[in-house]
Amino acid sequence: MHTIDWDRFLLPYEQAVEELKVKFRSIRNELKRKEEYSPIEFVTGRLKKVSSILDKAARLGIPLERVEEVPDIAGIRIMCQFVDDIDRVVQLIRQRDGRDMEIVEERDYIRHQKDSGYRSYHIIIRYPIQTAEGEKKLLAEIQVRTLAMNFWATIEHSLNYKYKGNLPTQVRERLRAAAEAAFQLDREMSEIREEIKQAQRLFERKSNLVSSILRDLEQLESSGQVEMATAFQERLHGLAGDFEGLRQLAEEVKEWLVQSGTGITH
Ligand code: 0O2
Ligand code: 0O2
Repeated sequence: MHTIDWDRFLLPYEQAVEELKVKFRSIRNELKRKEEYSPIEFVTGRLKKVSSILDKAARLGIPLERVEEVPDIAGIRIMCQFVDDIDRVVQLIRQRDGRDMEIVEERDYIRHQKDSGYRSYHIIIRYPIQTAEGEKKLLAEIQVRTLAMNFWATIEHSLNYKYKGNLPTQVRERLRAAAEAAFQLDREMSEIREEIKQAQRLFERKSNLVSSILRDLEQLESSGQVEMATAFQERLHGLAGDFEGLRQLAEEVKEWLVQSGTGITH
């Protein structure tokens, strides 16, 4: 009988999940810092449970000696706000094909929704991991979906788990209706997308301005100009998110820093 030391077997997969989470979260953080819209809302990752790996291997007809052929032992999920963002994320992943990952397969369950009502874009990748024993290439699955698709899939998954895959007809029908509602929600949201994006950009710009002012005030304070820093701080509190006021204050603080020769500005 083929036995597997699962802790040891899963170690590089755990590393793959951690690395991929960092990589996709960094894309989001970089775009946010540049005040650009990010098609990635948030990223989660998980290692498949051993019992689920065994079930899936049996379902796919994969013998235990080749259990590494199960494609989603390492799984990453990328959530997007809008359906259009999914294509942008898929493009981002394709740009990395042949660089830090190889695309093995793509499955478009958005244009080809499953009978259950499930929608998501799946990409199976082969991902190299550097281990103490050298490089290992592992399969990992990336699922890209909107928040509405994720909400539906999460509920459906837990109901399926509860009913062990045998959903009563009535529940199944209701889930199909809920999938249709999620689809309509995505459509509605896409229509007001431009408005939402503008509001979010303004919020990012405001929060970057406030951070920059606070950094400059810290510099003022540490150079001994406590009174001036306090006066600016009071003005900042009075502004309550007024964008023009914040912009002006940021300029004045910078000018003061330069004129008083208080060193580096940002
Ligand atoms: P933030 O800024 O707190 O949102 P880790 O690797 O430890 O950071 P872990 O333990 O792997 O994260 O957890 P998981 O479940 O993979 O991912 C958690 C991340 O997803 C957290 O973000 C959550 O905030 C975010 N998340 C989960 N559900 C939702 C949701 O419904 N909406 C939003 N917007 N975010 C969600 P971070 O990275 O900790 O950052
Ligand atoms: P878990 O617990 O998420 O890891 P096939 O047999 O060809 O139809 P296969 O090989 O399972 O499908 O691959 P597919 O269809 O690309 O699905 C892989 C994963 O997508 C699943 O993993 C689920 O995470 C998700 N998924 C697919 N269909 C559905 C669905 O109808 N509902 C929900 N909620 N999720 C779905 P696992 O191994 O099933 O489960």
